[in-house]
Amino acid sequence: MIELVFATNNAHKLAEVQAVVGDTFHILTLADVGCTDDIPETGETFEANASQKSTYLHTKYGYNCFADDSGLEVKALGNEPGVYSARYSGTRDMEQNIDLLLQRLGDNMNRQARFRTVISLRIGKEAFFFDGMVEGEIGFERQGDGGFGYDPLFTPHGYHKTFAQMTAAEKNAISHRAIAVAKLAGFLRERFG
Ligand code: ITT
Repeated sequence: MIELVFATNNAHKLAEVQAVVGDTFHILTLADVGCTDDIPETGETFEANASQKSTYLHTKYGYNCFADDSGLEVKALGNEPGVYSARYSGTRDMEQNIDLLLQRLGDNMNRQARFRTVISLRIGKEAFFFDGMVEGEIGFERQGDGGFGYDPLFTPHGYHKTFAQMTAAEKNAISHRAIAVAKLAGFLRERFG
């Protein structure tokens, strides 16, 4: 079975991806390969950041690997926080990031938003991208305590609960990350299966 290192320090992402890939490939973590580097992430698009993370790991250590860059785009905020989702308030504190988002949206009735993920895969000399998106609405307050990040604010279209009120399996059936990972897994099955 093909082994790939997932270039992330986010344990929630790792758990979500592990749940979706099944036995298509074996995921090694940064801890498994002894990488404790603070991998740079300075791009202005999800593609650029995902590529920067996977290229860093591939160039420095030679691993076949993939990285996910993801975030929330809120229409009324000109698609903020986007690539700044993890540090919107200037810190990684999600309570502060969520407070800032709610404050900036105020009582704006346009609550349209979407989560996006771009995965960058590096195998040998080749590079590939896979993306996923889910559309929904931002609530006026937090609801639920599952998931991570902005999940307590985000209700996907067609549902009456936030990602944070869903089970992991429910979120994984429809999330931006699950969509991108399913494309990655399909590609790997075709190529190496
Ligand atoms: P790595 O770079 O180490 O993978 P990170 O948390 O810094 O981990 P990103 O740079 O991709 O990841 O930032 C994405 C942020 O967007 C993340 O920290 C969350 O705040 C938010 N986000 C991404 N996917 C999400 C999801 O499924 N649910 C809720 N929030 C999410």
